Amino acid sequence: MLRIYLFILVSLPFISINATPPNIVWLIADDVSPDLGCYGRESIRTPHLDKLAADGLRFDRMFSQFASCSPSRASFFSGRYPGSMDAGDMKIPLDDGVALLPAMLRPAGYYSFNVGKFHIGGYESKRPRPGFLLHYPENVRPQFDAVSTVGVVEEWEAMFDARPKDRPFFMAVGFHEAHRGWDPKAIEEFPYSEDDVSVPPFLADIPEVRDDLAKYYSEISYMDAKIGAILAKLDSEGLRDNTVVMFFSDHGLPFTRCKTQVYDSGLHVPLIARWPNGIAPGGVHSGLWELVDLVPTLCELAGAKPANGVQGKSFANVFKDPGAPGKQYVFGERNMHDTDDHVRSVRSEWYQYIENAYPDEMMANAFDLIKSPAQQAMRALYEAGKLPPYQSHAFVTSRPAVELYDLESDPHALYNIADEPEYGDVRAQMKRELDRYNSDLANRFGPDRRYFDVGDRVTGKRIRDSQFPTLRPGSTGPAYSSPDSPKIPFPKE
Ligand SMILES: [Ca+2]
Repeated sequence: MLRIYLFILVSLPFISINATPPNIVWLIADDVSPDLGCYGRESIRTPHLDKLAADGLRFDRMFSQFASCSPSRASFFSGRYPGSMDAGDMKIPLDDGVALLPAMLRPAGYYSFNVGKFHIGGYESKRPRPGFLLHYPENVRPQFDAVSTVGVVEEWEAMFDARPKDRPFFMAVGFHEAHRGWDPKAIEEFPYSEDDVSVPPFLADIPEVRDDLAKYYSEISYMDAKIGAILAKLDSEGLRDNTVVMFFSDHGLPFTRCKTQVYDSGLHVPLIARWPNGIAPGGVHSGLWELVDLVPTLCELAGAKPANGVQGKSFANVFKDPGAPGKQYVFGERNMHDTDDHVRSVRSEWYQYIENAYPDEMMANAFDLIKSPAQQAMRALYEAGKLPPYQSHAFVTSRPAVELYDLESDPHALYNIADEPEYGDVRAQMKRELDRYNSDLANRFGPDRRYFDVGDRVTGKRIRDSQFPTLRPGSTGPAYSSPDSPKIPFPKE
């Protein structure tokens, strides 16, 4: 009898998984690494996210597919790797026929809406600034039941209240924090001093970098406060128990060698999942997973069928068993974002292997980083010969074609060991995995697809009139020059 009683008690939290489909809330940060109090960054004040983690499950090894807004979002909304779609480049519209999570949830009865930043493909030059975050390609808008009209997160409450109350819902909230163009209100309301900052070793420990990092911290705390209001509303409407709340970021922090790059500083992201009906509180999971895995996971919880072509793997079992293993390998890419590149990465628990297709060119960066006070100050040091090699990766004029890092002894990936003979077997094994990725999972375009840079890699100054990428002569691949260009139909699965 005792055994039966214990069985019922242990099973109770999971009984409702298939009974009533859970609501789903995505809280999506912009350019935020796992720099939260609950990830051990105690000087960063994030009380609401810390509470969310205490009430749910913290993932310690979650990775984005691409450290840029549009391709990362196209990937985690579709469950496909960026290199499998033309939307694997910044500002390229989603291919026809690619389904996003809302289209997959609809047959299961879900009502889906997006509020705040979206930014999959396309580019609207409208001002004010939120306009460019709002472009919904024509094949995307109908997949949602409602979308933002002005692109600010503050719309969430009106859209939430307007949802039909008799259906499960999927609400995606795209925060602007902590994308550069930092909000003065964030810095005023949540100030940090340079003493609060810890500088990672790939950045120079100088006042300009500390000041920039302090503002990044302010943006994170500002977002945390907004998240507190959303969580309070779920509580007040009695929705807490059967709503899967997931907080994550599209990619890592907007600093040199982080955003737009494939290192952990660019691709390692936080993920916190809370669902009282299906997740025990206070758990930590240390397996490797990727944001491309979110779509199949949520389809499983919702009783929905993933669309043809979904490439991620469900980690729903981790909710019941945080000690379950993760993936053996995770993958990363860097394609077009202001400047053109073709970088592919595979990471295991302890190693990262990277192939740079254009080793004769300096690291490609995004304009917001190039123009940032931190990067400008570091460039000045580099030009004065005062920056050590392990902080100079963004400034040297050529790169190795192959990089290999031992992340156990070198967690910040500062020392390339690709040519060290004792790592020959590791290098060969990692290359096999990356070749498999390139041939089976991200085979839409190769290094012979070349775009013109839109601006200068050193100054960030615009050098081409078009805001849309244009192919270089002799290049092969999709040839977009504006959102009005005909889209390339997606291959049938
Ligand atoms: Ca972003």
